Amino acid sequence: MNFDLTEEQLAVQRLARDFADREIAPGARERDRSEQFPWEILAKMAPLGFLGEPVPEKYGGAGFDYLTHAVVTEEIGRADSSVRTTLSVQVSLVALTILRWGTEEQKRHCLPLLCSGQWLGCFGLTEANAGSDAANQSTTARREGRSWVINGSKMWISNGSVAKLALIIAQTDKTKGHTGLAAFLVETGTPGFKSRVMKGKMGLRSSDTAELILEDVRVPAEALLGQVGDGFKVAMTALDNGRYSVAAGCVGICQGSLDASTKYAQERIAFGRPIGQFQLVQELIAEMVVKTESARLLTYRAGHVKNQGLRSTRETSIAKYYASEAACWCADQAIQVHGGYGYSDEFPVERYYRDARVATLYEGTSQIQKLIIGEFQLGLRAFT
Ligand code: COS
Repeated sequence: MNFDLTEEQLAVQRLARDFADREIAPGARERDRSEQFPWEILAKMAPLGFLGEPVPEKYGGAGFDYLTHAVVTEEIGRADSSVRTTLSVQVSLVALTILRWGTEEQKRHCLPLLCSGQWLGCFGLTEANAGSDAANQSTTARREGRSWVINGSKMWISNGSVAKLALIIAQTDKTKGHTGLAAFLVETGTPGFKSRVMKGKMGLRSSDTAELILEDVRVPAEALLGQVGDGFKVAMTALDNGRYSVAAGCVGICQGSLDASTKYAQERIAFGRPIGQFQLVQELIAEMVVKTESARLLTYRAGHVKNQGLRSTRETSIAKYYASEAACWCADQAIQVHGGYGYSDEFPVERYYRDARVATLYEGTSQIQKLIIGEFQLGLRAFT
């Protein structure tokens, strides 16, 4: 593996960094306070190709490789994890899943709309009783002639109330377990499709989170993504990409925490000298450096595997587990470096702390990542 970014990757990194500093970071506190969805930012990101980074150009994407995808996602995540979450769902859970599983017609129809930002997408897997146990779907899909009729509800769906397209996982035959699941591309304007915004989140306050309710939602046979029975694998391959994007966003939180802490420790005077001179503060900064760089390297390694077109479940779970835990740690200790000021939104670190916390939960908890890693290592399954 080559650790150097190419000239092209560096140019995209500069573009993303500049965009994040100029267009995203300045309004992040206010959007967080007012829980305002970042529509204007998304509109500006689309022409830069950020809404379709690794999607091939023939489908309206930017045609970036996976390392470039991580580099961009890190910069967005450093500025505002709410924007990054919206982006991760759009690109990694929805667009890349259609790219992997869609028919040529589905790709030609959906991908340009998603990459241009005309459509936002959401990913409907999680239910009230199907979180870690993702195969345990209560949402059903029943075949009626040339149509499918979908009934059920989904919880904690990012982009759920703003999406025009929902990728819905549903059970077609309860006796078959995960082999009865199927995935559907459902336009959210379809009669019977409703969403309800979920409020009161600890973080990611300017991202959209909703409950989806599907009551006799009738979609044509062409809405099926993959074959009947592929639904679980569709979801798992989506998560292999989604978790990668979360990992990259968490590297951004680590870097943001480190940048803010470095500046503060150089400027804040206590006992007549900058607090960065104190060894206990240096220890915190040094730990942040090590965790940030380790998280980045693990993420790049997963990207390297993806660039070769190989299954990256193991490497992605390692990166997502490590980077999300590192982001929580770095944001927490960044508050410590800032002292009382870190507890106020005058500085970004308290937002980093609240936003980082969900990353060890969504797209598979840290415990699920460890069980995936453990199974690869031991050849023994923790699940029946
Ligand atoms: N890519 C491709 N195929 C995959 C896969 C992946 N990443 N993971 C599993 N599969 C396949 C398996 O190969 C197996 O295929 P066969 O039926 O052909 O043998 C099938 O899917 C079932 O896999 P497995 O038996 O391992 O599934 P489990 O029910 O044991 O579930 C866990 C495994 C728990 C790891 C999975 O349910 C999971 O990731 N849960 C967390 C879900 C989650 O992240 N939820 C949050 C969503 S927020 S959007």
